[in-house]
Order: sequence, then C-alpha cells, then structure tokens
Amino acid sequence: MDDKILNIFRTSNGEFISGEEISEKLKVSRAAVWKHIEQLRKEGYEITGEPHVGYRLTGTPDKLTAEEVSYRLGTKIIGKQIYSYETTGSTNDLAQKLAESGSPEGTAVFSEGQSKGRGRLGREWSSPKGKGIYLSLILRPKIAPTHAPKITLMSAIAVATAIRKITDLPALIKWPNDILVNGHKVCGILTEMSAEVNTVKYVVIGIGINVNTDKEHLPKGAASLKSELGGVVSRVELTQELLREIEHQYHLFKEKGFEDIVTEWRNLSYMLGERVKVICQDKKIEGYAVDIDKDGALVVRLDSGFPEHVTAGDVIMVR
Ligand code: BT5
Repeated sequence: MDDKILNIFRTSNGEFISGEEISEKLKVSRAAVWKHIEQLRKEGYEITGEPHVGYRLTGTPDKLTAEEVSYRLGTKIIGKQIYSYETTGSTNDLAQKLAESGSPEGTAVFSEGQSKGRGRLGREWSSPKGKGIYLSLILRPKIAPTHAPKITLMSAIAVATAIRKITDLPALIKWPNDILVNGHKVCGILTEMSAEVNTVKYVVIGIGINVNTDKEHLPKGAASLKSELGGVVSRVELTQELLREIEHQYHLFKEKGFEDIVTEWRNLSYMLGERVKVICQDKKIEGYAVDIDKDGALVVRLDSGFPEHVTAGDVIMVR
C-alpha cells in the first residue's frame, strides 16, 4: 500500500493531492491513507500536508530500499528483483541462499549495515550503517569456473565508471578487486561462486563502497567518496548508476566476450607500468605490472624479463 501511495505522489509531479482523491484511487478509508502517510514519514519521506488542500511529496530518503532504487532505474535484468535490509550479517550470504533457492539472475540484495561484512580470505569489511553501499548481486553466466575472475574485473569497471559519472572523482582500478580514489581504497569487490566441474551455477558479486562514511570508521588508509569530494553523495543515485553500468558491461561480456572489457580495464587501471610486489598464495614476486591477459590475470614482468601471469593475490605498489 505504501508503494501505491508513493506512486500517486510521484505521478502528481509535486502538485498537492487531497486525502480524498488518494482514498478514492486506492479504495481505502481516509483514516487508512493518513496512517500510511505517517508510516512513509517514519521511513524518511517528507510529505507536506496543507489543511483543505492535501498532501505533497517534498523529499525522499537516501536509503537503499527496493522502492527508491527501482524508481526510474530502467534496467532489464540487473536489480529487477531487490531485497533490502536494515542490517544483516553479510549480503553475500543472503544472496547465496537466494541463488540456491532459484532466484533469477540480476537479483540484488542491499543492507544499510553489515555485522559480518567480509573481504577475501575471511578478512573483515567495515560496514557502518547508513553510510555505504553494501550490495550483492546474483548472476548466472554460462562460463567455466576458471573464468569467474573476469566477472570481478567487469564489476570493477562498472563501479569505477559509475563513481566517475556521479561524482567526477578519478576512480581507478587496482587489480584485482579494489577501486581507489587518490590512491585510497573506497571500494572492494568479493566474487563468490557455486560451480559444477565445467560450469558455473551462479556467481554472487559482493560490492562494498564507502560513500558518505567518515574516515574514523574505516581502516587506516581507506577513504570514502565524501572524504575525497568534500561533500555528501546520493547513495541512491550512485547505486542506480552502478546497476545500469553492470547491466551494460555484462551485456558486452555476453555478446562480445572479454576483449572490450580488457581494453576498458586498461584505461581505468591504477597500476599498469608501475613497479609492484604481488603476494600470491605460495610466493612473492616483484616486477612491473605490464598488462592483464585475455583471462584477466595480471602480467608482471620480472627483472629477468619473464612475464609472470598471476591469477589471484594482493598487490603492493613499490614507489
Ligand atoms: C575486499 O576484500 O575488498 C572485498 C570487500 C567486499 C565487501 C562487500 S560488501 C557487500 C558484500 N557482502 C560482504 O560480506 N562482502 C561484500 P579484500 O581485498 O580482501 O580487502 C579486505 C581488506 O580491506 C581488509 O583486510 C581491510 O584491510 C580493508 N578494509 C576493510 N574494510 C574496508 C572498507 N570499508 N574500506 C576500505 N578498506 C577496507
């Protein structure tokens, strides 16, 4: 019912609309209309009431609810189904459960805060409430499990592009899963999957972005879009742009393969040409990050000249 009232307000383009008209349109009592308006106000909607004139929507909350994110989103697959929570352990866990029970490709899970937000290898992801974007997205690409890292790179391009479009900040990608602004980490991506021997059953892309987070609530060295911009950023607008970008990149990936994505990735890379140390599972290497290959692995030219292809690991810049 609340979403129906919201719809009436939104289609009245900021004009006043009387309680009577709303009650007639929705076939409910005036008292019920009033109750729902109170409920919407509690959720953060600003609704101005004028005696004998009616009500008008004057402000919407910057919260990642299904209503706000899907309003004028315009995507075909990504975010067609949205779940949103005030708080949860990890949105990746919720998305995995949904994927197991058959939720379609494009299903998105948001939470205002996470108590067990995680990064790779069981690391922690700081997820203060109401300030960031904590999103997990279900995809069902028809690819072999070994190609799953490509999904992380594709998502990183989408995040960097969306940040650039909404804030003009110079967002860059640090292989494999970080987005940096002015050298500080503002976003991390955690791709998890369920697979059979030769095919992926589903992939969950977990994206955490520090949007309006104050630096004191983040690990040392991390930043938020607000801290770099010096002003608040609309989480709803950024989320919508991000979902549109992921849809665009995913479409390219399915239609044209990985080639275009590699080109785009190179343009947004933080570290090509730089000297790096890479810590992989069983070893440390040092050299120049010269490229990513057709599978999304980082190519590091060792001092011997040998090009080492790294498929997973952590990169430290040597400056
Ligand atoms: C990542 O791991 O960067 C992936 C983070 C993915 C988080 C999203 S939020 C939605 C979804 N649900 C989840 O539970 N997770 C995903 P990694 O590359 O391993 O980096 C983790 C490291 O980044 C930590 O060890 C900290 O040093 C640092 N870190 C933790 N919280 C941070 C934050 N909010 N901003 C920047 N850096 C952070």
